[in-house]
Amino acid sequence: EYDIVRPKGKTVSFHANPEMEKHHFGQTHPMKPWRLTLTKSLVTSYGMTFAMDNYTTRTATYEELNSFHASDYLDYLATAPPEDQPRDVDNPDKEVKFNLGGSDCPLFHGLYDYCSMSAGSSLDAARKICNQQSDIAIAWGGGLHHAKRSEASGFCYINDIVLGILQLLRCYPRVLYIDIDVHHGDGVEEAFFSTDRVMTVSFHKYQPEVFFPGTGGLDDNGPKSEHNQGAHHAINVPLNDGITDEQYGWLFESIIGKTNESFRPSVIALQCGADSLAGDRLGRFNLQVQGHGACVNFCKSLGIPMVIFGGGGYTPRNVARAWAYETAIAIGCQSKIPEVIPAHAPWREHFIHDTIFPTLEQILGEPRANRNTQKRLQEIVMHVHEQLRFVGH
Ligand code: ZLV
Ligand code: CA
Ligand code: ZN
Repeated sequence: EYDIVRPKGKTVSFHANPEMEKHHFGQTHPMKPWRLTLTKSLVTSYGMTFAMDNYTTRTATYEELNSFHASDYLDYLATAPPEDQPRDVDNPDKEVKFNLGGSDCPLFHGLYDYCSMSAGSSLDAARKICNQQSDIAIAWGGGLHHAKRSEASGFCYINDIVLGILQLLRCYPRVLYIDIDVHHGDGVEEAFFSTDRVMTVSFHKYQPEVFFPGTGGLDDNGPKSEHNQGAHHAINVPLNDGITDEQYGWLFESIIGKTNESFRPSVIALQCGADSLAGDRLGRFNLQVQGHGACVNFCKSLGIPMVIFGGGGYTPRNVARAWAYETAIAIGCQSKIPEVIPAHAPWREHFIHDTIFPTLEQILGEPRANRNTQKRLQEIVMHVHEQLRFVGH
């Protein structure tokens, strides 16, 4: 009814598992899997499902998870009993294994299934790109960029992005990983630290000791030894509170445009963490849905196959707005999306003022003081451009 049609010659696929959304990290935990339900509901209400291939994803197998994660970690993840209380409140002395069971990464009921579903959707998306059945494959349930080989970290247990990129590397020579979550994409950077086949670029709030995870400084560009193939293949864009759409868009296009020219990726893996939006419960930036989406649009304009992952995002109505808008960008129907939330949309009451994309007068969140000077942003771009002189394919 909104006249949304399949894009000519381009196939977009949407990979989700509604079972994933039923899991809970605990009442006070900021990660709310039901934000995926809210996203799917908006996407469906706007009629976008008709313009995509929709897949209910399977759970990833143990062997698939094992292609990155250690067996002893996976075994513990699969068998550790769920805890009803956050450990550091009631039970401060109990041993924490693999960083599981703390308050960031609680052991909740159905955890292993939740992780396998997230990984399954990202793997399915990567496979659709590999066998060229999709040009853009979307997995909003993935994007859990902090998980390490043998350790949970920052609400992430299984690094579905690393699994997805490993799959892409079977079919494509070079993968460009881009991360617009407000946090540093440390787990993905670390996993591909020593290879020149994956270039990682993370934009994030950087304030060591204060803001999680504290890594990702401007000078952290991969191994320091020139003999290591991974040298120069990590780019970090450390930012301060309050960055705006205009500044972020300029940075993103300068950095990703130049990276694309030097590295010449065969495929893009884009993590779209929505905690970089204004008004996010954990975030610090002033990005609007339009500015966040402009990054997706710029990547799409490069004309390279792309896997899009979710990630952080702790104000569910804004996460759903951004990811529905970005689904529209992938399809190419963003101009046909009316601002008003469809009357028949379930969950409509979650969206204040009934509009999906707040206009200039009506923006997401209280604006924060912008602590990013133009001079500093120019220095960052200069540093990255110099870095890229060492990268060529
Ligand atoms: O969005 O946490 O700061 C991808 C992602 O990038 C910390 N964690 C750790 C390090 C020591 N701490 C404190 C432990 C806090 C435990 C509970 C919260 C509970 C309520 C509200 C906020 C938090 C919280 N935790 C805020 N920031 C943290 C970070 C982890 C951030 C992960 C971001 C994940 C999905
Ligand atoms: Ca990031
Ligand atoms: Zn985040």
